[in-house]
Amino acid sequence: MGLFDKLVGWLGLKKEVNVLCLGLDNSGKTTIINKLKPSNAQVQDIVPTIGFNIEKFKTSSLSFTVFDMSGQGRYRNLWEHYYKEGQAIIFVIDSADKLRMVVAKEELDTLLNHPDIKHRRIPILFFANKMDVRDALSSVKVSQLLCLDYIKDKPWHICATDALKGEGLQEGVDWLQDQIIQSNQTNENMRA
Ligand code: G3D
Repeated sequence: MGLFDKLVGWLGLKKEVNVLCLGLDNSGKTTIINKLKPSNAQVQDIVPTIGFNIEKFKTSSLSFTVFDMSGQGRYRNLWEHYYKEGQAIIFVIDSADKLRMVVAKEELDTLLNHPDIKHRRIPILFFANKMDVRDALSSVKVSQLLCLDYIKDKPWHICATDALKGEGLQEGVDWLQDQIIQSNQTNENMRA
């Protein structure tokens, strides 16, 4: 049973929630998503283009779009197309890859400044992954290097994770769940 099964069951979501799972290649997105995948998930669409891979799968009410943001700037306009429909973001960082922390920060900054993201209160869950690796940076250090404290207009949260063992994922999912519920309630109140 995937960690998100609870979310689907509990919310009884009327509308589909689109979760974008982003990060550099090798950060652990696929491993994490495989742990989160609801058991009835259907892989809807895998497009293995040279240099660009996007995976999209969905259940009755949750849809995940997963892609690498690294080394493929020329495909940027393809993946940016998905920003508009994203209602929550999971951003995965390899805490042991100190050399590419600066690249991860650049990609995060570009994401935060994108017109389809910039002015929206979209929740962002950061997974500081591979915490089991010796010399991996702590989530506090990752947070500092990515300057997360500067994000003032969006709810965000960071968790240290070991995706291989599944450690830390539940805490993040619980937080994201609360955020999605809150934003659904706000939207319903605005419509009422
Ligand atoms: P990606 O989808 O972001 O490209 P993957 O990343 O999920 O394919 O993971 C890349 C590699 O990192 C994989 O190893 C995977 O097993 C490993 N990995 C993912 N999460 C963790 C973690 O928390 N700790 C450790 N130690 N390794 C992790 P391989 O060897 O298959 O390339």
